[in-house]
Amino acid sequence: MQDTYSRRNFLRLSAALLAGGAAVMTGAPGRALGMGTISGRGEPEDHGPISFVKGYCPFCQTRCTYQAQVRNGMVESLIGEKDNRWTGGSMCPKGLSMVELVNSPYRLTEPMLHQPDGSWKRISYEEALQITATKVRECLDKHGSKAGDRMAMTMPLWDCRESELAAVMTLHLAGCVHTMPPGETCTSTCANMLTAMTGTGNCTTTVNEVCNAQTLLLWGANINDLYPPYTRWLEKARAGGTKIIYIDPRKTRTSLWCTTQLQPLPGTDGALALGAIRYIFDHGAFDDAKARTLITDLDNLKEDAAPYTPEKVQEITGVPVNAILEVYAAIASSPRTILWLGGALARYTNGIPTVRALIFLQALTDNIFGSGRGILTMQSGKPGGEDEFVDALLGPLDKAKMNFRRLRMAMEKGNLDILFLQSSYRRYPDCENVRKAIEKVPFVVHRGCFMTEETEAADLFIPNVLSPETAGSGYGNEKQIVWREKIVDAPGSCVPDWQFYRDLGIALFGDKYPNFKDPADLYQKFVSIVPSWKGMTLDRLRKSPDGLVWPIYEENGEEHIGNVFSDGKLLTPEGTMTVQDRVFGRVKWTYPKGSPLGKDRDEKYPLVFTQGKVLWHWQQTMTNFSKELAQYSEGRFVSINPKTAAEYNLVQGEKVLLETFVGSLEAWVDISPEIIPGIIFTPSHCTASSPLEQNRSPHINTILPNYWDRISCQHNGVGCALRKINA
Ligand SMILES: Nc1nc2c(c(=O)[nH]1)N[C@H]1C(S)=C(S)[C@@H](COP(=O)(O)OP(=O)(O)OC[C@H]3O[C@@H](n4cnc5c(=O)[nH]c(N)nc54)[C@H](O)[C@@H]3O)O[C@H]1N2
Ligand SMILES: Nc1nc2c(c(=O)[nH]1)N[C@H]1C(S)=C(S)[C@@H](COP(=O)(O)OP(=O)(O)OC[C@H]3O[C@@H](n4cnc5c(=O)[nH]c(N)nc54)[C@H](O)[C@@H]3O)O[C@H]1N2
Ligand code: SF4
Ligand SMILES: [Mo]
Repeated sequence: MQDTYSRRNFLRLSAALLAGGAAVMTGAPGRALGMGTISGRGEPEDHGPISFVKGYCPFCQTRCTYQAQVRNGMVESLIGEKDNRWTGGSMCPKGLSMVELVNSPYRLTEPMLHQPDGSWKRISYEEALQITATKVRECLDKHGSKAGDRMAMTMPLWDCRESELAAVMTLHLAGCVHTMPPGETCTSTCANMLTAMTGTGNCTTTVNEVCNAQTLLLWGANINDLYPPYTRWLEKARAGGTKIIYIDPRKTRTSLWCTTQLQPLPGTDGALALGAIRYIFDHGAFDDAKARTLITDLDNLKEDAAPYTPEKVQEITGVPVNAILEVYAAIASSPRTILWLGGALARYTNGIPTVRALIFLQALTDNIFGSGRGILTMQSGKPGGEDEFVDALLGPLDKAKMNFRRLRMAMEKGNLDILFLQSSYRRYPDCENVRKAIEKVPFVVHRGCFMTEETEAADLFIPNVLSPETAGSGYGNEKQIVWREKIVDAPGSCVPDWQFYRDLGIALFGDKYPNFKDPADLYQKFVSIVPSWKGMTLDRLRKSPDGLVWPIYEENGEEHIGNVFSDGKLLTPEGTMTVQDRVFGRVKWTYPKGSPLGKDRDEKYPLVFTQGKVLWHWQQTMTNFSKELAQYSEGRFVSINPKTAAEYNLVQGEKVLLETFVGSLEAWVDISPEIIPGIIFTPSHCTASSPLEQNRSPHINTILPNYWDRISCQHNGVGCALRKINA
């Protein structure tokens, strides 16, 4: 089946979804998008009053807002908020699948306790709460002031910011600061380098500014597939004459929107960026005095870039010199350039020098300050204020936070007693061994929505609500805060995280826990305490179709959009950036660890491994359970160039073993000229626990090594092989 389902046919998806959307919007009753039975709620009646409730999608940070059409207590459809200035009212298939997921027959709706024989015992929410409180209390009694280091939580709590706050407050009172953000497996190398070099870890401008740039550099950022509603910004920018340069070893839908694409070998972007820096120096295409006000040791930058002649860059990246020079000339002559850092850059062990080189390139060419200039990232936008709020209420906790690498070691050594598993563990590379580490933790609580590998790994499962089932605030890539009302009731005993962690906080600490009634109550407390939120009142938020851009210091104050450096100064303590960094040293590019292109080459694994997200999936969990999306899923495929196929004697649609030194899994071959030779691409989604065959495959992190740069740990670039099955 799968070979007829070519990747190139996926444009069908848009047409089919449009058709589906139309059916829903005309008010077709019941499961207009094709689900069979609906668990626990009975069939909706054909007629009944329709109401519309505001909400936002919990998945990616495009953070689309919508009006949910509700009838008889059920969500019938989500209609993108037409006045949303960022999305223009569009949404993508993942977001729309929430209608199906909320009503999914696969949902787990009751707490369950794992029994010694592996079976599950159904228990009540009150019992689940008591069991958790007892375990935390035992840990506190036994370990006193050290107890906080024997507990941890993997985040996020997708449903709303108030859930995250409620949980952080409970942990804080238990003396625990160990929360693992998803960022550690995401784009945090970009966020951290931006913080170190510019003083802000978020995008330094807003997406509308791409229309004011002469050049937009999409550096590994697959906007059209992964932020579909932002396609309109590329379209607008192009119509206004912005040149869009896309850097990706693979052609994607984003390629359709760019003016030029370079397809470098994976993990070689740092060399390409350093080559650009050298070119700018060689051609004097910069303002020396200005550059020196930004970069304290400009001569070090020149020195670090010196080895990267166009010929050297060709040798490393595989891109022909003339194509490289064309892009360098465009960068050198562009008066206004916006750089969009893709997540791929953070997914090689050389992510730090790569991202640093790119930020220095923007600084050298005077593209940090002003309109049409700046740096955008993926999954950014987290506003400040959380620590301020928690510290103000509970007093500061003077403790260093573990990262996941240290947490994994603590679990392996038996030094962790309680894990609140709020995410997938499959998100971490080498996830089989992560699972083994988790097995050593005596008490693991998982809050999820479906029967997944995490549920299986837990001692106690307490079901979560899905986003339409609770009110609360969220944030998006533009640092916009959005508000959702509660749209429908949750089924069974599902409770939102804010409720569970508040109840746990009160059970453990009584009056010490800053009680709140609901997310609106907590939001209002937050706004009244944190100065940068003062103008972001709930009232304003409720009235806005797309939220409010943080920060607003004054009541009724104006939003500031566009470049964040409004007075032309970096937000670092010194107002400058430095090449010779105290922690990261000079900008020294090397091949990523395990890459077959560099010194780690192993003849057994000669191909370069790359992966990425695909349009019809969200991360590890939810969308694996959507039948609507599964129709478009191509399952575990592996894209290769026709030359690679010929070399390994592989044909379209054939099953192969995709192998790294960690392990192997089956995949079907998709031969495509759109990917460069010598590399493979496979979707990062699909998992063993999916009830839908199209999505079922061991998770990709079962075959990826536990390699990290110093900041983020999601893996690309290692050597891999394709082996014929039964050969
Ligand atoms: N459909 C969908 N959309 C999503 C998500 C999702 O799960 N599903 N997740 C959201 C999240 S959490 C994130 S962090 C973002 C991620 O957004 P991106 O960072 O854009 O996503 P990826 O798919 O991880 O990687 C993007 C591209 O990098 C390319 N690539 C691989 N190696 C290299 C390389 O060495 N150099 C360069 N220049 N490019 C390379 C891949 O071919 C891929 O097309 O997407 C968000 N949007
Ligand atoms: N190999 C590989 N690994 C990757 C990636 C990759 O591309 N390749 N991507 C990485 C990236 S960029 C990221 S961001 C991480 C993400 O990885 P995770 O953070 O694990 O993301 P999710 O799969 O969304 O799981 C989050 C949890 O939230 C729960 N949940 C979902 N919706 C709701 C809700 O509305 N309310 C509540 N309360 N809970 C909810 C889900 O059931 C699940 O338990 O994975 C990383 N890992
Ligand atoms: S683009 Fe992102 S926020 Fe918008 S509907 Fe899709 S997943 Fe949700
Ligand atoms: Mo991410």
